[in-house]
Amino acid sequence: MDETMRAAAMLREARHVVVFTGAGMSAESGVPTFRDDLTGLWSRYDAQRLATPEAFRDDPDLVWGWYRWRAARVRAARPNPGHVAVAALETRVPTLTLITQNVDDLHERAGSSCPIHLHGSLFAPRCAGCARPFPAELATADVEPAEGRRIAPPRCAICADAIRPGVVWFGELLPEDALAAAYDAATACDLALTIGTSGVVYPAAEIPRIAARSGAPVIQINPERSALDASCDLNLRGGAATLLPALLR
Ligand code: BJW
Ligand code: ZN
Repeated sequence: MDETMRAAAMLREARHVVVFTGAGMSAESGVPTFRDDLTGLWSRYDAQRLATPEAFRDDPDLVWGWYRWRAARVRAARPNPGHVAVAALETRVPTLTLITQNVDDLHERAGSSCPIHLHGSLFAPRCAGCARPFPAELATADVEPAEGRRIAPPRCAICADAIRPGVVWFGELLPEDALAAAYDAATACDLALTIGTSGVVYPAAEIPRIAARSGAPVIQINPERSALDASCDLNLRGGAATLLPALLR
C-alpha cells in the first residue's frame, strides 16, 4: 500500500483527528509563506521590523501598511482544494479539531466550522492601548495598497491610541483559551495531521509533538523536509491542495 493510501486508511479509522495547519496550507491560494527560500515573506522582509510589538511602536505606519497589504491579498484569494478537503473531513470523522497558525480566513471560507486561530487574525484589529476590537471593515482597504506603502493606523475612539493588527507577534503570548484548547485536543486525539508548517515557531510547534508523545500517529503533508519530520509516522511529500483531496477519495 502506498503512503497516501495508508494515510487515507488511518483517517477512516480515526475517532478524534487534530488538523494543524501553517502557511503552506494557503500557499496554493497565492498567500505567501514565511520561510520558503524565494517566495517566503521573511526572505523579502525583516521579521523584526514588521512582526514585533517594538516594530509597531517604532514605525506604526510601516507595520500597518504591510498588514493592510496582506489583508487585501487574502481577501482577493480563494480557498484551495486542500481547505475544502479539511472542511469535508469535519463531516466524516466523529470529532475534528482544526488548529491553525494562519491569520487568513481561508479555512472558514472553505466551510470549516470553528478553527482555533493560535496566531490571531488579519481581520480582527484592536486598539493597542485598551484592546477594544475595531471594526474590520473600517480597517480594510477596498483596493490592495501598494506593497511597502506606509499607512497611518486609525485611532481608537475611546482612548485615541493606535489600532493594531489582531495577530500574535514574536514575544507576545498566544491567546490563552486557544492554546489550552489546542493542547487538550493534541493530548486527546487518536490521529494528528500537520500540514504546511515548518514547525519552528513555538509554542505552536508543540502541537504535533504533544500528539506524538500522547501516542497518536502523526501524518505530515509538506513538499519539503521540516523540523517535524522526526515526530511524524508518515511524511507525505507534496502540496496540500493535491494531497488532501487524495486522502479523502
Ligand atoms: C507547503 C506548501 C504546499 C509550502 N503545501 N506545504 C522555544 C524555543 C525557541 C524560541 C522560542 C521558544 N518559545 C518561544 C520562543 C520565541 C518565539 C519563537 O518561536 N521563535 C522561533 C522562531 C525561534 N515565539 C514567540 O515569540 C511566541 N510567543 C511566545 O512564545 O510568548 C511567550 C514568550 C514571551 C516573551 C519571551 C519569550 C516567550 C509568538 C510567536 C508568534 C508567531 N507569529 C507569526 C506572525 C503572525 C502574524 C503575521 O502573520 O504576520 O506567525 S511568525 C510566523 O511563523 C507566523 C506563522 O503562523 C508562524 C509559523 O510559520 P509557518 O506557518 O510554519 O510557515 P513557514 O513559512 O515557516 O513554513 C511553511 C511550510 O509550508 C514550509 O515547511 C513549506 O515547505 C511548506 N509548504 N508550500 C504544503 N503547497
Ligand atoms: Zn483604545
